[in-house]
Amino acid sequence: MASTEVVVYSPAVNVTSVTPNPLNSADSTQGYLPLDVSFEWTTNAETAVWNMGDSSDWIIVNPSDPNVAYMYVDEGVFPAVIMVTLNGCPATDTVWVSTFGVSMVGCELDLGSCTDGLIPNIVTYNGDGNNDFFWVPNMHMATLDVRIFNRWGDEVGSITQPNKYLWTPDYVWEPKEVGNGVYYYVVKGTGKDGVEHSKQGFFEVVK
Ligand SMILES: [Ca+2]
Repeated sequence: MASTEVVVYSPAVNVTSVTPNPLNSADSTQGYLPLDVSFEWTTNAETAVWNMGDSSDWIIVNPSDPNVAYMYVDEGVFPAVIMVTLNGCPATDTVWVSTFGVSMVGCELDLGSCTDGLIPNIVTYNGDGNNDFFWVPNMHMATLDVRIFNRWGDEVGSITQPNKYLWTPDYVWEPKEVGNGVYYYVVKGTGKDGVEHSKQGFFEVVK
């Protein structure tokens, strides 16, 4: 008596290509923001979804049209996971995506949010909430060192850490101990992208 052979196929999925900058044969990729990433894969599955690891929604894709592109806009390290199913059984593959911001000190003219990134040229130290401190807007910096001098070349203040997040005044200098006048600043720092920055200029203190 002939038996009926039942063949159960297991699901399989393999990400075969990732662009740009694939590392370790499509296990990971990295680049500067905003980062467009394309994934290609092979699978025998019936359904496929992607989770790009950055808190965006799941992306439903067609297993027979095995490629998808996605733009990362946040900085970090994200596990991009494809999950497939065949006969109700799942399989996954993961690509690690690392994104970096371009470092910046002070405003660049072609930047959309330029007014947020201007280094102040006046400090009105009167507690009214407007221009009450000096700071150097910066983003994606690993180190930042700001030295402030009076007109005789004496150092009167410093800021020694970069912003925690983009254009926010996390570290500032208040001209408590100095009088009205013109002050000189020198900025040096290294970006997380390895770029060295240096800038200098003047600002006025009015109390
Ligand atoms: Ca003020």
